[in-house]
Amino acid sequence: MAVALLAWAAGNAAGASDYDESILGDLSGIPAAPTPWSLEAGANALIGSAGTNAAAGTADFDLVSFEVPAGHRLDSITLISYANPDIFAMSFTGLQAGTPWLDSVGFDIAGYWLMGWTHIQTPMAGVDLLPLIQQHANDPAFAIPLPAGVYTMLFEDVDTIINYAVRYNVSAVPEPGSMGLLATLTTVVATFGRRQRRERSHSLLPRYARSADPACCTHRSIAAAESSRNRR
Ligand SMILES: [Ca+2]
Repeated sequence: MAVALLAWAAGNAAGASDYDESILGDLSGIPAAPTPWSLEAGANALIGSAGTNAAAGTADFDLVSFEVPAGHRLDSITLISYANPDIFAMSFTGLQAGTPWLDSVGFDIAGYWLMGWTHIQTPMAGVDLLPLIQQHANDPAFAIPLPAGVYTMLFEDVDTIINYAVRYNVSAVPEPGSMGLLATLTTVVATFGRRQRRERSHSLLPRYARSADPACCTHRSIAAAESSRNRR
């Protein structure tokens, strides 16, 4: 846990929506009742410990049902840190739509209800887990970002105790109206820019090349017109 906390503190300030097991309590390990967690716009950190203590004969499965609020989307799930006594070992995490957790835990996971899954291991700090979970998706594969809604995630290790910290990155979905306004503004700016460039280019041409009057298309006629204007 100390490694995870240090890594998290080094790169980020704690947010109101963060879930830290050392502060808020151990996540549920009961499939029928995962721990609910409401995400907010921005970075939401989940800091926990899970796994198996063979000597004590205990196992800690972490099941969290997180909600992406309406009008928002989940852009990524970044692994901040992962600590395993065996640096070559890896742990399992699975993602499911909705709650409760419909699958089992431990060695009994069937996988039919999963959106997808991935392993996590020590060298993966900083990696976005969503595309990796998508690589092991059940059909039809889900799209990234994930839309608003409730999802449940399981973190487990069947060999040892692990510490992990994950960041859920949430952003507001642009309003269709604002998208249309942005497109209109972009078109207006582009049109104005083209007109300005055309006029600037036009002003650099010789006067006789700019005139539509045939009488004005020789040096002599220009000189005559300027001479007449000077006399006035
Ligand atoms: Ca736990």
